[in-house]
Amino acid sequence: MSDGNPVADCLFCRIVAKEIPAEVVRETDTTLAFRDIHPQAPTHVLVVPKAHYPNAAALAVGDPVQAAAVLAEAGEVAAQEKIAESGYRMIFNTGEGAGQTVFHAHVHVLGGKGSLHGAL
Ligand code: DGP
Repeated sequence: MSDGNPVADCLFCRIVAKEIPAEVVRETDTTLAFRDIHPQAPTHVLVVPKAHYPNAAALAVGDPVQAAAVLAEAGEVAAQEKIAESGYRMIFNTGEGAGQTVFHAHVHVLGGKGSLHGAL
């Protein structure tokens, strides 16, 4: 069971701690938003809770207030990046089988030309 405490070998905990650089686009007391290193769309930003939970569902159970803050920040990122009006996608890969590679909760915020009509 996760308790939100930082995990030493977690990549996103290290980005949150500013031990590893990232292109930060927004920051609040409880969340950090930064550009994905391998963008899959013209705008591709990750929003993470500062607390460590392995995935979005675990975050919602362990800290529902922070889960809501992540969603609200995704909306703020979309507005700031000017993709809110054209529409954007929020994606939470959950589990290795779904392509999750970093086991610290994060939402992908994807938008811009050609990015809105994926398989789902
Ligand atoms: P996921 O596959 O849902 O676990 O997404 C993890 C994302 O993290 C993936 O799209 C690539 C991104 N990523 C991996 N390493 C780094 C990094 O060091 N910096 C940044 N900014 N993004 C990273």
